[in-house]
Amino acid sequence: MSERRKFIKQSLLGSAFLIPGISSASTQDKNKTPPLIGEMPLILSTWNHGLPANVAAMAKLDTGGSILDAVEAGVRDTELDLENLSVGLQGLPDREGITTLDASIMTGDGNCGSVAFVRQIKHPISLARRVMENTPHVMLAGEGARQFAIAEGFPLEEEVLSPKAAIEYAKWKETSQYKPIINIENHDTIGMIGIDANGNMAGSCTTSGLAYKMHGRVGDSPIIGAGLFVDNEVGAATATGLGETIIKICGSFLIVELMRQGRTPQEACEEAVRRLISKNKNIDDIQAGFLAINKEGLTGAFAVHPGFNFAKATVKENVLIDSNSHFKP
Ligand code: SD4
Repeated sequence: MSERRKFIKQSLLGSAFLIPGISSASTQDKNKTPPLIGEMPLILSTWNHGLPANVAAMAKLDTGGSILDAVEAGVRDTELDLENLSVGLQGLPDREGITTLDASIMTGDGNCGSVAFVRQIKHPISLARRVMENTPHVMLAGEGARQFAIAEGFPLEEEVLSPKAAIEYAKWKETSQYKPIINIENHDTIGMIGIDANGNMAGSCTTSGLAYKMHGRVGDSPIIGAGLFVDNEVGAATATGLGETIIKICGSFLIVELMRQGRTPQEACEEAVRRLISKNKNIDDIQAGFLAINKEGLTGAFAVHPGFNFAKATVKENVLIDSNSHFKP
């Protein structure tokens, strides 16, 4: 196996997530060739904060929620994480000092909703779900998204930077010359994809986007097909990293379509990274990573550079895994 797995013991996991009727690997006949099928339900999400987000998602499934409820609940956890400077209202602001958020949500039957460039909303992922469920549209942006949030009863949060974000923004202003930065460290979006025990899939993606971006900039996360794509017939994919490069190759849609043509999730993620690299002369400052699940519950992950990790949860465990990367040191 090319993946280096770090086992993280999660006290909330284990018996709490054992769902009656789902057999565990240990009960399988060890003499038989294991079928080419992963364990389900299964949740994958980007970066370290994927671990607690997966716990929230699995808890939702465990209490009878749908896979859509699970991927919403999972990333809502990250949207409140004060340590995370790339998701939620505590995220780093744009170059004007204003935090603007992007989010999308999608189900395996092709339903989807998203919000972009939205301000003062604590849970943009839930607003994206309302766009999907309560409007005839897929995407609302900016002031229109905020007005829709008010109409739906979402409270507007005070527009102040978190103490951490305020310090970072002040430091950036000293040397930035007001230039948005492109930097491989500038990430931490959460993308989450999941499949339930019946093979239904859903995904979610939420971010404050690139730090110190131009005011009005929207990344890949709310763009269906770029930051997220889900199709029950094939699989699901999500992305993190420099959104402009992900949008240009329709990254998540590309991965799902490659799986439709027969690639494994791993092969599809690797091909998407290859495609992205082929479109960029210099990848030194570009990080992008992809996650994928197919309908058999097999998974894939790949990134441009080392350092991209993700969390994988089943009813038995929740583990942090370092993805492989194109970069060969
Ligand atoms: C964006 N893809 O707005 C997002 C940033 C990101 O982890 O992934 N950060 O471009």
